[in-house]
Formats: sequence, structure tokens, C-alpha cells
Amino acid sequence: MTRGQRDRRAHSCAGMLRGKEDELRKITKLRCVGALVASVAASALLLGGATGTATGRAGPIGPDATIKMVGGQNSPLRFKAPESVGEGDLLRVVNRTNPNQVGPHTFSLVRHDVWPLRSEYRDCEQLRPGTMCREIAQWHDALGPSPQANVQAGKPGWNKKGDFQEEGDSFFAEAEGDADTRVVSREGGKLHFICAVHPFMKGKVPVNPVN
Ligand SMILES: [Cu+2]
Repeated sequence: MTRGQRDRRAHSCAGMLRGKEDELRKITKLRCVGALVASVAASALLLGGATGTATGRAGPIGPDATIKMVGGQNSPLRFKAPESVGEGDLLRVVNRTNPNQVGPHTFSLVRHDVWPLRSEYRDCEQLRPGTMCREIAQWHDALGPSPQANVQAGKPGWNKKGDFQEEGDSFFAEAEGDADTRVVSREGGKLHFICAVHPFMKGKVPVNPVN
């Protein structure tokens, strides 16, 4: 990451903080710092990982499937996901929204039975105790001393759905273009995911078995 990119990233954090209540402001600020540190580490890991999976494939390694965070001022925020993904696919999750307009996102695998209800959205996005959004913030240590942008629970890859007892796989996307690519495991059969910042952003994608 160049110094210019870092400056722009820091600037987008500052923009995101305007108009937020104090606690959330503090949390978001911490997340910004954590994301900065973690994204550098993640880039290095990702490069290492891509080299490791290169066997048998020609040319540069790209993702097999992509889930995009999309929307903004003129359309609702949502996850744009393929109809299905394959077991063993490299699944990339990428932020295609403007953080100055909509803030950051998380892509967090959670069990379907703990998805926040419509009546809980407001408490959830304010990270009130007892909400799934708060749990996810804690997975990232967003309230603690060392916030993490990338939470890897269970086995490596996108596979572990969390709940109020157990952590799940999760990715905090702060800047436009932030991405996290992991291998899909079939454990659980289907990926269920939400955004802890905008709990109305939800999605599910079936994982097809390898033939
Ligand atoms: Cu979001």
C-alpha cells in the first residue's frame, strides 16, 4: 500500500465518523485503525495463499465466484451474490460501495436462526448488548485493544457460521475495493451471511458439492 492510499483510507475513516453517536464513533475509529493494520497483513497472506493453490491452473489466479457489497444513495444496500458456489471455489467478497456515503460493512457468516429480525435492526446497528451485530463486533475485537478486519473461525476458508456462542468467519470492509478471498468449504451446506453495520443486508448462497 502506498502512502497516498493510506492517506485516502484514513480520510474515508474520518468521513465515516461524521454524525455518529459517541460510542459508535469510538468503535468505528478503532475499527479503522484495525482495518489498516489487518489489510496489509491480509494482502500478504492472500498472496501466499494464491501461490499455494496454483497447482494445475494456468495463468494468474482469480476468484471462482464473487459476492459484492453494492448500493448507495440511489439503490438499497445489499449483497450481490451468485445463485450458488462450488465446494472448493475461491470466493471473493468485495466492497463496491462508497464508505463516505454508507459507512463500512461486514460480511459475517452467521447461522440462519440468529439473523436479526426487522424489529431488531435499529438496536443491532447501534451494537446494543444482546444483538448479533454486537457479537460480530466482538469477533473483530472492535471494542478491544486490537481490532481485526479478518476473522477466521473454524477451519481455513469460508465455512464457519457463528451464533451467540461461537465465532463465525467474518470480514470487515472499510474502503471501496476492500476484498477478502477464501476457499469455500461445504460444511453447513449453505453460506448465510449478514452485515453487522447494516443488519438488513443479508444473503444466502448454496454450496454445491464437488462432483
Ligand atoms: Cu453493510
